[in-house]
Amino acid sequence: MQSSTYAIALGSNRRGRHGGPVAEVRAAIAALDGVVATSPIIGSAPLGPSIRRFANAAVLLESALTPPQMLARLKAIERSFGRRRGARWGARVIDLDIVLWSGGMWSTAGLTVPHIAFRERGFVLDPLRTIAPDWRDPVAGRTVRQLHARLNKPQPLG
Ligand code: PH2
Ligand code: MG
Ligand code: MG
Repeated sequence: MQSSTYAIALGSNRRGRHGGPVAEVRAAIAALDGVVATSPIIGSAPLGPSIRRFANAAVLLESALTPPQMLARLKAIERSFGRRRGARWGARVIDLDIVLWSGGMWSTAGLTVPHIAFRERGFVLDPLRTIAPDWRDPVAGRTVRQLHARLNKPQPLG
């Protein structure tokens, strides 16, 4: 496949062999091939049942992999970092999610791109906005900058 760009979200809220969550996110960025932009690593309050705070970041990758191939690669890195299959949204050493792909939309069993929930997640949009503010979500038709602004302002109901 022709080279395409991926926006990948990274998250950790558990120590691993590299150290604490920030070290795990750094190590995961280093493990990824084709990184062309890296956001700052931010701290974020856990969304969901986990108690520990997260370190989150986003990167842009240039890659010739298809989305399913990219997903397999991300899962292999997660496994190599010691991530175990466990309770949904449990504490994790590293989580690597495909958020956006320059090819647009992809939907097969087990993989939906854009990521179904990224528009509502500050811990994804905050870092992503620093590296890809003008990337337009092909589903909502809004840029990352616009999605971020919407998330951070009260929505009128009527
Ligand atoms: N990831 C989750 C669930 N909750 N909360 C924060 N702050 N950061 C995350 O990366 C995160 C989360 C599931 O992937
Ligand atoms: Mg996730
Ligand atoms: Mg994930």
